[in-house]
Order: sequence, then C-alpha cells, then structure tokens
Amino acid sequence: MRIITRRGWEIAESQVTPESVALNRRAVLGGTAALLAAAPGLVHAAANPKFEAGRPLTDEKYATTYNNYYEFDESKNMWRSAQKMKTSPWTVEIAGLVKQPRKIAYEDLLKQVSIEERIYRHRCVEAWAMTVPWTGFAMSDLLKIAEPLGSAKFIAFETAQEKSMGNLALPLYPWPYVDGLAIDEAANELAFMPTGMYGKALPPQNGGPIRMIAPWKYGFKQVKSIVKITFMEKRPRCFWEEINGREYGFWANVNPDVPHPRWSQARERLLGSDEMVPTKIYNGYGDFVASLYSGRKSEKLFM
Ligand SMILES: Nc1nc2c(c(=O)[nH]1)N[C@H]1C(S)=C(S)[C@@H](COP(=O)(O)O)O[C@H]1N2
Ligand SMILES: [Mo]
Repeated sequence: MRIITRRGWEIAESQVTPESVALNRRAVLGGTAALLAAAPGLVHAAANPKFEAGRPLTDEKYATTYNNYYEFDESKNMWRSAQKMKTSPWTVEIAGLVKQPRKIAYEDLLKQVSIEERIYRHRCVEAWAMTVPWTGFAMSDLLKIAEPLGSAKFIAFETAQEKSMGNLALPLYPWPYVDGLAIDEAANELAFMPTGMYGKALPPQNGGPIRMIAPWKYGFKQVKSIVKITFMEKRPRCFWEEINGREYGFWANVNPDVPHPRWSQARERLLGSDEMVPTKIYNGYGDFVASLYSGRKSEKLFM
C-alpha cells in the first residue's frame, strides 16, 4: 500500500473558502495519520491536501448520521442499529469472468492497492447532497487485481447480508443489494473504492469496511459493505432497477434536466446547512466522464 496524489479535481486555493481549505487539510492529514497507524512501514509518500470539491465539506456528524442503508432500516436515522454490524474479519470475493476467481481477505486487498484521499460530492436521487473526504483506492487498482477476461463488460457489486441487518427479513425487497458499472466506467479515474472517511475507518452506516463510488451517478449506484464483485458479459440485476426500473435505471447519471418521475432534479439540498444549490450534469464531473457515453446515446443515460 502506498499513498499517492491525484490530479484533476484539484482546485486553486483562491477559489475555496479559507474554512473549507482548513477542513480539507485536517481531513487529509488525519487520514494519513490513521493510515500510518494502520500500516506502519507501508506508506511511502504523504497525501496532497488540495482536492476539488467546489463547496465546503459536509460536517462529519451529518454525513455519518443521515444515511440510506435499507438493509438496516428505511429511516435516515439507521446509524445506531448499524453499530452492531461485524465488519472484521471481512472477505471480498472476486467472481465471474476473471483469470482466477477467488476470495481475498480485506487486509490482503489493502496491501495490493494505493491508498489516497479524495473529496467528492455525493448526490442522492432524493435530491440531498453531501461533500465527503474519503480515503480508499482507485477502482482501476481493483481491476488490475481481478484481471478480468476480455469477455467481461460489466461489474456487479454485492452488499453483505449480515445478521444485524433487520430488514433482510422483509421479503418485499430483492436482497442482496446489488448494483454495477460498465467496465469502462469502472476503469475511469474517478471510480473509487472508499475504505475510510474523515480520516477514520469507514463506519458501517456509510458502507464499512469497503464500498464503491462513481460520483457522477446518483447515490443508489454506490454499493455499501461489498462482499462480492462479479465480472459479467451482461448488465447485472440491480436492486433499485428491479424494484422500479422506470424510476431507477442502470446508468443513473446525474442530470438536473431529467426529472425523477415524481420530483425535479434541478436542485439539491446540502446536508447540514440545508442550503439549496443547482445540480450539475454528471454531478459536475462531466469533464472526466462525459466521453464514456458518446457511444451510448441510444441508452437511457440519466435515470
Ligand atoms: N447496500 C446498500 N447500499 C446503498 C444503499 C442501501 O440502501 N443499501 N443506499 C444507497 C443510496 S440511495 C445512497 S444515497 C447512498 C448513501 O450513502 P451514505 O449513507 O454513505 O450517505 O448509499 C447507497 N448504497
Ligand atoms: Mo440515494
């Protein structure tokens, strides 16, 4: 494991408020310290504290106590019940169209990747948003480890089914929670595998010990507490698509001009301040990801 810096979502310091710069620094330094503590001797370089978010970080207390995690509870206040979840030991299974299907212990996975810090905007399809400092590794690192076959065109991520998850007994939901990406989306430099946030280990309510993020897509695509990653030729069966495919499609890229059938997506509410701000296409990450869709114009890309 090593800590590296990334380009692209950096921002000139003059463009952010002094407050958010200070917050960002603290989060990044905290993360580095936590990593050093977790893996002494494995860290070769320090993380760069300058990352683009374009808006202040969400206060940790909101990001970790206002959550969507239906396995536990449909309530945004499910964080308490998630504290009982056992996130160690943890194993991630690599399955399907790969050179060698296998199970990897979480610790062994971490030894094979480069841990870094990224601050991403998160946009839930319900029109709330947050800005979070994550630690984790590029999804492209995962692809290198998995060694998918040429026939693999999609990846499915599957959430654990753990005994502390009270809602698994509700047959009305198509458990397990699965969602996925096309393989070129997964290889995009923005696709990320968080293992921490705010300089600490990823708490269970936010998808600890490991989740995935494609920040240009609505939040329901960001699968939590991953136990299985399957490479496949066809699109995976996705949890929300199965519940209501008209409202929650496979691509689900953020777009303010494509309303949800029941509400507008033009604006979003920032957790904490409750300020309403305009939503941007691809959640503001279009420069990095729009080209992924140039050959997919006939698809329903935005819902
Ligand atoms: N397993 C699982 N993953 C999930 C969900 C869920 O209910 N179960 N909710 C999704 C939705 S709708 C959102 S907005 C984000 C919320 O992430 P957060 O709680 O860390 O803010 O998680 C996504 N991942
Ligand atoms: Mo969401």
